[in-house]
Amino acid sequence: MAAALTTAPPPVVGIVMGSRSDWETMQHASAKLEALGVPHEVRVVSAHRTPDVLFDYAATARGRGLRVIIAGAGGAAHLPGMLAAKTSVPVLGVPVQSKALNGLDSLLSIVQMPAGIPVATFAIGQAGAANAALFAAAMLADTMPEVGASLDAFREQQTAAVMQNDDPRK
Ligand code: RP5
Repeated sequence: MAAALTTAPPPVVGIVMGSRSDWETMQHASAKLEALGVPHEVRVVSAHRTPDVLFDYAATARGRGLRVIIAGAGGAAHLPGMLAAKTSVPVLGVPVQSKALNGLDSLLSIVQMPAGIPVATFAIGQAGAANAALFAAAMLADTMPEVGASLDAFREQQTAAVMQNDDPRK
């Protein structure tokens, strides 16, 4: 019997970051999506060093099937805002904790968008990356019920883990 050919489902979430150095933070978004069974891709796309790649990524995002973009950047963090300016695919911005200003620069760069071009902005660092992934999963749950079920299961496990260890002295 011939082995069945399996092809990976096309990504519905794009995780992009301004530099490879952002992966330490953004891997937490990828890990959460992986755990929830959300097909996603991961790319380095820099607003400053590869602006043409950014424009192309944004221009092709919806046509390639992406329904959410999670964009992480640090410092003068223009990546999420510029992507949002060039595509109507919802952009979730993750401020990466910068060395110089601890990520406050990243946060303000991402959150202070002018009216008309929204970026949903998350917490600085690992928590923001993880929550952006959970938020993306919630956005997808209406049309991807298996993702909604995974999200429900994750929350139940999280609640149970807290309740089973509710004495901090132990
Ligand atoms: C930003 O500059 C990146 O998002 C990164 O957080 C920061 C520093 O980049 P590297 O100098 O580490 O490549 O564009």
